[in-house]
Amino acid sequence: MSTSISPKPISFSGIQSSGIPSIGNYIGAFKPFTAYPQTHKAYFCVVDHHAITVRQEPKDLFENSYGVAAWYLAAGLNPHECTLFIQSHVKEHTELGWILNTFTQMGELERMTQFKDKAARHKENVNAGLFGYPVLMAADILLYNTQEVPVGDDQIQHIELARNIATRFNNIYGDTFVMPKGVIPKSGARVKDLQEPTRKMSKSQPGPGTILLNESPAEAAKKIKRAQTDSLGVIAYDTENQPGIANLLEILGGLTNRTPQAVAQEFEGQQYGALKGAVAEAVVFALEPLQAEYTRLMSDKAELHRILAKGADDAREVAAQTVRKVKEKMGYVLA
Ligand code: ATP
Ligand code: LTN
Repeated sequence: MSTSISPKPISFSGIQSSGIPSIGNYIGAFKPFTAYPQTHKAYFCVVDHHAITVRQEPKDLFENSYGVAAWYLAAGLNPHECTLFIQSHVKEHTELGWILNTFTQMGELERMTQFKDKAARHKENVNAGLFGYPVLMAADILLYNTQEVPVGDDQIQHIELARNIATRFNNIYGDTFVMPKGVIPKSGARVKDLQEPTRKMSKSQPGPGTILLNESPAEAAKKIKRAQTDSLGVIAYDTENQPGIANLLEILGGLTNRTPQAVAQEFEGQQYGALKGAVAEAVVFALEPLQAEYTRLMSDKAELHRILAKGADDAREVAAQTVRKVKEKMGYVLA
């Protein structure tokens, strides 16, 4: 019998440094990410090139890029057990992104929901980078021979596109890219706005329906207590007819590692106030230690920078090999 240990599967995910992350990002991304290093060779990226597809103040982009790195760590990632880096520190991302543009059809990009949403919200700046955003994301993923991409469910469409691009390339040049698949958390894959529970909670649309990770826990608890519900008076997981209650169940499930259905069962027959109280308590319980750790990490940017530079060095080694292989197959003269 063979005793060889199979290598860990590879995972990759990214978060844009386009603002202060929300509890949606925490529940749908940062928190589930922390399980990955135990079972995967895990890459986590601060995708600053993606963030600039919407105009950013230079000082905000700078702070938020360190900030997203600090939230990854504060959520519980150990930099010795995974590769944490800033996208723009590994130039192969933009290089492969350029190449993959030529394997992507305009029609495919026109169908992307995130593009349509953002183009509608930023009518004054519907730039080519926003349009090509998913191609750069495909490059992020394909550079590392990624098998699994943990994300919130809004990103599944982009991952499907990455698979199509990879398949097209492989069909022409032979087996080159590994086929990635998206993985969404069992609870909180799409946390909704607390005031408009039919739309995604978004860090780029702050307001009374959004809880950002740097908000005071007391203020966050107030927002939960004021969350929109309905007049049915029944606690059940019904996203269609009770989107506000379903969202609270998702949030509590995400924070306590349970499915929303299991949480609904626990609260069956109780008042909405009881559910809101429990959600508020869970949010405060999560935010307090997270914020303390974030503040500590951000007070030593030199140390953060060292962690990110080491991550970029590790990532670059793999990324450079992939780009070299791609260029060789296509007939580029290598440098
Ligand atoms: P923006 O709001 O600026 O468009 P975003 O928060 O959607 O940005 P990212 O910061 O890149 O975009 O998202 C990082 C991760 O968080 C992705 O995996 C995304 O699917 C997940 N995510 C974002 N919003 C939510 C949400 N409301 N619920 C669950 N997961 C989310
Ligand atoms: N598009 C994602 C962020 C992102 C990403 C990635 C996620 C960029 N590159 C690679 C997973 C893998 C977003 O908007 N949430």
